Amino acid sequence: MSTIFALSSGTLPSAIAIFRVSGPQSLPVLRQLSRRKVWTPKMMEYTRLYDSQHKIIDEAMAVYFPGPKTFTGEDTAEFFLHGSQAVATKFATCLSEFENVREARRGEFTRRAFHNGKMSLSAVRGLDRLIRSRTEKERRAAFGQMRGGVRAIEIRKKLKEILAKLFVIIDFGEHVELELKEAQRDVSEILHEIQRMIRAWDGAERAHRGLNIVLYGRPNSGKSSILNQLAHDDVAIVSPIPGTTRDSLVTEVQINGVRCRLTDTAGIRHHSSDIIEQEGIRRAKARLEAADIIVVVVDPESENQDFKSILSDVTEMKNAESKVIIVKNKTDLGLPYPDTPRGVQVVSTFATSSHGCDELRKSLEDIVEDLCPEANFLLDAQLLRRCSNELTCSVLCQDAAIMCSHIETALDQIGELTEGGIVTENVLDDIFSRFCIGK
Ligand SMILES: Nc1nc2c(ncn2[C@@H]2O[C@H](COP(=O)(O)OP(=O)(O)OP(=O)(O)O)[C@@H](O)[C@H]2O)c(=O)[nH]1
Ligand SMILES: [Mg+2]
Repeated sequence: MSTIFALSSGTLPSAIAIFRVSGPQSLPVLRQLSRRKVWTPKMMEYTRLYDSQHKIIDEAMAVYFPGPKTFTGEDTAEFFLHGSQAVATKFATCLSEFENVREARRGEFTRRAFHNGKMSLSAVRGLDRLIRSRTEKERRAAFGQMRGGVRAIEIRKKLKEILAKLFVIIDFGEHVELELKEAQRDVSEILHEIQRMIRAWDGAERAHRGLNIVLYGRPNSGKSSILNQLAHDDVAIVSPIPGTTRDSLVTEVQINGVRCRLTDTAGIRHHSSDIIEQEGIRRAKARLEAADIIVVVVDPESENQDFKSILSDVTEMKNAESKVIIVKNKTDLGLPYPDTPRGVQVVSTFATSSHGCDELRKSLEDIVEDLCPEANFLLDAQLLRRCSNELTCSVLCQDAAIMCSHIETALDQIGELTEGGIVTENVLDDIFSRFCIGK
């Protein structure tokens, strides 16, 4: 097994450059570079580091961690050097000169941790998420995923207990019907939890990719004014001339710690002869397909018929899970609005004065929370879905033996979540290729 090394700290120059070394050569490398035999495990010490010509490389702090109680499960050494490019390059060259020591590939430290049973696949994925997290929500979701494995172990334990009870029912059951019902109730409880986890996973995926919020409505209704209010910036041109916004315009805002791409679109007019405007309208409609939240802006000057046709665009183009909110803008005019459909959330605004915009922001926050719920435990949804299908079948069946077989299959799925199951090298390559070098 080769020993690997990498610069594990960030871009240089920096205050400190941290090199991590992992593998059987870690201690010999440390001894050789420091010209010192004795290193107390886990004790950070000052040392000078020398190259093979006995010339000093740098003054540094270094520490040695014997395996297996390390991140990778192997012997590990860490070096804290001055964070200059020249020092780091020189040090990396010296490390490469050792036999069986080479630079680590992307995510190779974590890959070794996984292979040495230090981390479950779920935890690895969580770690990947954590490193790439940019918002508070993403950070929390990443921790949820790292903890997910623990929850899976608990679920597994509960299912095993139910299974054991069922075996007793099969062999010695007296009030079979009653006992079967009890087991079904216990499974249902677990099933609900798993379904909550699936929703949480979907939500975390959405939070991770960010949400699309699209403003849609007739020209002059106030879409750009609302976008500027939500972005707290003069991002879009606002004017009394209908058709001011001709192309879609995207700006990013954070709502409840989720990155949201807020898109202003060209005003929808159904009988336009201007080809640029027609293209703008086509693009606006296309934006509806990928929208997670559609904000339909309506003003009192809208004709009933036009508003209906805008709403039917939305119904036609939106995907099943996206949410719609209607904003009645220009409330200051004190005029009546076209009829709004029942069951759709409505907020009133006076966008040129920011009146009602806080309420709109609050409504968006609620929708974002609904789409990306907070998750303490995240687990791979695909496996959870399979597990949920099996448990659903088990709850529905009236035969204890068949129920057992469904629970056993569900347990196999959970096993994959807790122990990583059979994971192909290709899957691992894909996961670890996203990691940075040094992780
Ligand atoms: N009285 C009043 N005027 C508003 C309000 N919101 C926007 N306006 C005005 O309405 C006009 C159109 O506003 P925009 O935000 O450009 O409307 P839009 O929907 O983006 O229009 P297009 O880009 O043409 O599709 C501007 O003159 C705004 O100042 C409001 O709440 N009350
Ligand atoms: Mg506009």
